[in-house]
Amino acid sequence: MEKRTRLKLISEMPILKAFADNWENVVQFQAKADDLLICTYPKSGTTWMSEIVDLIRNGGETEKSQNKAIFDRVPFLECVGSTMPSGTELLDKLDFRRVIKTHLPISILPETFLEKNCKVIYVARNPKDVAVSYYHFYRMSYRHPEPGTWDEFLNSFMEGKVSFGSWSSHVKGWWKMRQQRDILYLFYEDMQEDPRREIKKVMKFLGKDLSDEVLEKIHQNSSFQAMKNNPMSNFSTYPYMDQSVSPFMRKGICGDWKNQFTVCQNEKFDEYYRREMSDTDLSFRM
Ligand code: PPS
Repeated sequence: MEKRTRLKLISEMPILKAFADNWENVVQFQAKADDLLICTYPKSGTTWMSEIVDLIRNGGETEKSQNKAIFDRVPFLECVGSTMPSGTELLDKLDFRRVIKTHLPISILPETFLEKNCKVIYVARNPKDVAVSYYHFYRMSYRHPEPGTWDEFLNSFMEGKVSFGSWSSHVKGWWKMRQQRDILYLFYEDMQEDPRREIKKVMKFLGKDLSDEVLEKIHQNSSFQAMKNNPMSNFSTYPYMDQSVSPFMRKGICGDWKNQFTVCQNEKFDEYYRREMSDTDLSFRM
């Protein structure tokens, strides 16, 4: 069983040690023009979007989504583990129309994706819910360092000292990039508010004109409950997680931060948010 280790730095960004040790393979990776990247800061709706894209690609049919784990259907570029193929190894075996998960900030995304002009779907989530979700993820995903107390973890989050670094640099970096590139920038909160509307945006971006009946199937099969019940989507077959500590499909709601933040933590976080977001027109619904 792999153990908790300290994070290591890649171009000043903290990341799991195993991922850092494998970084050269990510740098060497060759993208293809028909690759689609699903890019997020961790805990922002990556798995949800991966399921939606996979269902769209399969016309709403669940044969694939119920027979192959999400981390094999949508390989995680920078991921590596001792008991499973790495993201790049999985991707090298796929011929075309690959869907790729990554948490990399734009600043260190391998150039190959930009050279090939790959389409990108970026999903962002409000940072208070991200921080809460990430804390519980750190507790159960035991290759991460010990999260410490919630208060300690929240401070590390605000300091950008968690895996994949600063939340604000991530969301702002990709937000800026969307003007120059083929990037669909979506929000977790909008997906919660009107999932059909957001699925339609993804369909349009992928050039898919599917019937209302298929849309409904995609909506049903990508709901929180359907994904929580699907062993191929809920990470129950993934090593390196102890879901008895906290399930991967944990709550799937907006505003859970209200159950976790103290008044004092909330004030401090609001200050952090104002400071970090003062130089952008990007804003979040908490
Ligand atoms: S990861 O590990 O970074 O790839 O995690 P990620 O998939 O980005 O985020 C996990 C959170 O997304 C929630 N989730 C969903 N919410 C609503 N609907 C659906 N279908 C869905 N699927 C996953 C998941 O529960 C995590 O959020 P929290 O707040 O912890 O529940």
